[in-house]
Amino acid sequence: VEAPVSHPRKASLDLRHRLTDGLEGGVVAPAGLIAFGRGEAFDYLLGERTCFQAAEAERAAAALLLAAERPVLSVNGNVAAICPREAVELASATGSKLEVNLFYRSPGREVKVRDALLAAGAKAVYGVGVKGKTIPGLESERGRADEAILEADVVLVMLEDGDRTEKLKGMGKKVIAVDLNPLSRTARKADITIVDNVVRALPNMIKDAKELKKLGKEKLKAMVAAFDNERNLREMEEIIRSGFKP
Ligand code: PTJ
Repeated sequence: VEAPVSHPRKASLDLRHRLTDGLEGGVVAPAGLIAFGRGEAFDYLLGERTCFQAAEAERAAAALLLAAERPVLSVNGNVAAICPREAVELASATGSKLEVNLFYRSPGREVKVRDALLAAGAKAVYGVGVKGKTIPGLESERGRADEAILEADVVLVMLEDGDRTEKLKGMGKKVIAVDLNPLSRTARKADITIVDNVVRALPNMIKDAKELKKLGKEKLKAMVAAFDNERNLREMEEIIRSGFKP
């Protein structure tokens, strides 16, 4: 489905249609539409733009992925439907693996999400058909993990709330979250929280990673150490609470 070019909300409608097409194709879970709608509300309050603070978090996150030894991007149905190419490109720009991780997991959906990533150019995708390997203490289907996430030192999680971030951190990993809700449990627990729409965050991070690639690991780590996630989150919350003024 495509909205007419003259529609004032064309970009927003086209994005919604990627979700509904994803639902029809079995990539997106029905609850993924609700999750997306919550994100839209926060994005509206942010003026549907990348704030300075979010751009800072994106740059620090790109630095952390580049400085990591075994970085992984965790992909769910919503991300596979709305920005699969960008997820694949960020993985390649940062040397990260891609792993499917679903809350509403079924063998059919795992394969569909993997195939969306393969169609977007991924060479390898982890997390399909995994048996017996789990994140300790996480009882939901999100707890099922493949070797990419289990062995990772840095994990990027996008568009999810819940207890996985805490458990990943309990395993000694650094977590980067993309979440338009600065109050979510995931946003609060992550090491770097990007309060931005994933469709803007990923392209920004790809650009950042390409620029930062020439820096050595020590400089990248210093950039990460200089980033203050608590302050960043507080400022993002203030921007939302104070109301967007065009
Ligand atoms: O594909 P599955 O089976 O893993 O299912 C995905 C669900 C629906 C379970 C997953 O999206 C989810 O956990 O949803 P939640 O718990 O509602 O959390 C989603 C978070 O992402 C909310 O805080 C939203 O505000 C935020 N969000 C939604 N859309 C976007 C977003 N953040 C950034 N960009 C968006 N486009």
